[in-house]
Amino acid sequence: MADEVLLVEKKTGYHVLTLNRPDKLNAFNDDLHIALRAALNDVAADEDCRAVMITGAGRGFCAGQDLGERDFSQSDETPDLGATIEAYYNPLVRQIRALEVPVICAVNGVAAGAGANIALACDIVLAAKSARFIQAFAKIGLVPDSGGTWILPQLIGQARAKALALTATPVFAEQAEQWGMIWKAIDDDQLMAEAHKMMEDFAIAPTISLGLAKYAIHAAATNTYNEQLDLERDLQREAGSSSDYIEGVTAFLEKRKPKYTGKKDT
Ligand code: T3D
Repeated sequence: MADEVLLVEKKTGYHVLTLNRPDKLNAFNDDLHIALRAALNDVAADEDCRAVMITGAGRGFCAGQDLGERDFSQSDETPDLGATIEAYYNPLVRQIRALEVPVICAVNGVAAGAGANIALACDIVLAAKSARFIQAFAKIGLVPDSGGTWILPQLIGQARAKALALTATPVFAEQAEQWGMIWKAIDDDQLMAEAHKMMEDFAIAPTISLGLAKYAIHAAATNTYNEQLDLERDLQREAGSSSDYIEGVTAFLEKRKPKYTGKKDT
């Protein structure tokens, strides 16, 4: 287990994916990219998986690209970073956003470079109070990637996004919460318990409607108001024809807890 770059735990109704290169603050090398892609594909294919948590082993969440793999003392060649973005980082954040189940990021420690923006690509970000988010790119002559230049201004506005991108100032979890960059800052010793509680709730939720809600919120970034209203109508039609909706209303009227299947009706 110790030498696996990604730990995968399959719980009842959800998967937990732990980035596991703690000596490097879980920085990404090719092996970690490949393992995470496969694990997320597995989440999408597993009918019984109704949410996924991404977290990190050790004291960091993720320090972005493993800079040891960009060691210029070992090579005269300038790497084509566009190629690694195309091959790995862009597919990863696209894959996270496209998943039809909630993706929860439990940021257990520092999230830097692509590590910060991968966290922000997740649907709900919980962070330990000691965790910090750093757009570290400016410190090494790079540009924020993994969707950072898109998601940051959406979440915290251009003024803050530009200052973070241009100065690489660390943002601690409580500040990130106050700015609306993340959902919640949590005492360090409570982070994982609270994250698992959230996962257990998602494991018995009306999963299809959550996926549709997520899709609608993403679509709002490019839709007009009228287009969005039309989309909501169509998605509500779809949600309203599900057995989970019937169960939700029936349980409410019968004053009992609903039992959702979270499955598409056949
Ligand atoms: O290249 C491409 O394909 C393009 C894509 C780029 C995407 C990117 O993510 S670019 C940005 C890359 N990341 C960074 O620039 C962050 C580099 N790391 C840091 O600035 C700091 O480590 C942190 C601010 C994240 C944490 O600082 P601190 O003081 O808490 O920890 P530390 O002592 O710096 O790091 C602990 C160990 O992790 C250390 O190893 P050692 O000395 O104990 O053997 C350090 O070298 C290692 N480490 C941290 N970040 C990386 C790393 N090793 C390789 N790559 C890293 N990114």
